[in-house]
Amino acid sequence: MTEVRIHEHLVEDRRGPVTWLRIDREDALGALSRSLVTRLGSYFDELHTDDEVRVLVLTGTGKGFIAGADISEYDRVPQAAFDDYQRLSRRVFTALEQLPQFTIAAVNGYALGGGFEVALCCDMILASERAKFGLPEVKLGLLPGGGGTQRLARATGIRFAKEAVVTGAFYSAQEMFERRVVSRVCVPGDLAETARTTAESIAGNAPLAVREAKRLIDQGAQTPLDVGLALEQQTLSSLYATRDGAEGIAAFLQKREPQFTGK
Ligand code: CO8
Repeated sequence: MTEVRIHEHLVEDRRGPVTWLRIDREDALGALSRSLVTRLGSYFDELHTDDEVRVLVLTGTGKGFIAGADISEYDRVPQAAFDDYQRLSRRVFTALEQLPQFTIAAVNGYALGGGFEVALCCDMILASERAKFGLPEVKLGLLPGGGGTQRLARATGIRFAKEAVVTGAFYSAQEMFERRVVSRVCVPGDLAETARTTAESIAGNAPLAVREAKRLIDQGAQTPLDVGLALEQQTLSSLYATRDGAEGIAAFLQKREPQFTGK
């Protein structure tokens, strides 16, 4: 375990092919200052081309995952500065969503506003029983600006998204599980271990196959079925031609563990 502080409020821990990124701002429940969002953006840009990392686990500290934008930075700032923060958040959240690596949000506590939006940009959400999810921006006279109105509606259907956005209510991990936003709910002490075993099992599979599966499913959600099916065929065919495709089949037949190289 080698933790490296890459920002005042961000700690990276590289464990072989799995990288953990922890928001370390317990006193403000992980609130996203402009400086923190900017560093997340440069981090995601660097990670995009890092083939060593196969799975990213994003988590928080204490009772906060991310309690949204840092509200203290937005008291009567000029309109241009406010708009600029929104643009920055949108770009950074989309960069997270578009990472080629598989991403897991291990939600330990409050995931509110921008924090819920960050989780919605991850491929999988695991949650502690203590987690709380919500988009409370209407209580500030605002709206979600990091994709909340769009990604929650796509994840849960428009009726629940409208309810969540117009009430600003907080929802339990169990309710988010029932709405298929959260994949697994854990007792608080088990969250890190569940995230670790999940991440390692994904990282142990053929890297190209995992990447292509993520890309295909994301792309397929935005294309007609026949186009998605054609893409699936093409991608499978090209995976069969890779060294890892041959290795996976050979290892099965020889009753041994495959040695995948990502080629
Ligand atoms: N920004 C800055 N500081 C925060 C935030 C935040 N989002 N959330 C909590 N904190 C701080 C508190 O001010 C407090 O600091 P201090 O100890 O110095 O007073 C500390 O964290 C602990 O918080 P509480 O004492 O409030 O803890 P509680 O357990 O009583 O309550 C809550 C926890 C319910 C999570 C409560 O803190 C809360 O409601 N937080 C705000 C949540 C929220 O509204 N988030 C959405 C923000 S808006 C957004 O994300 C979308 C972007 C919109 C544009 C940007 C403009 C703001």
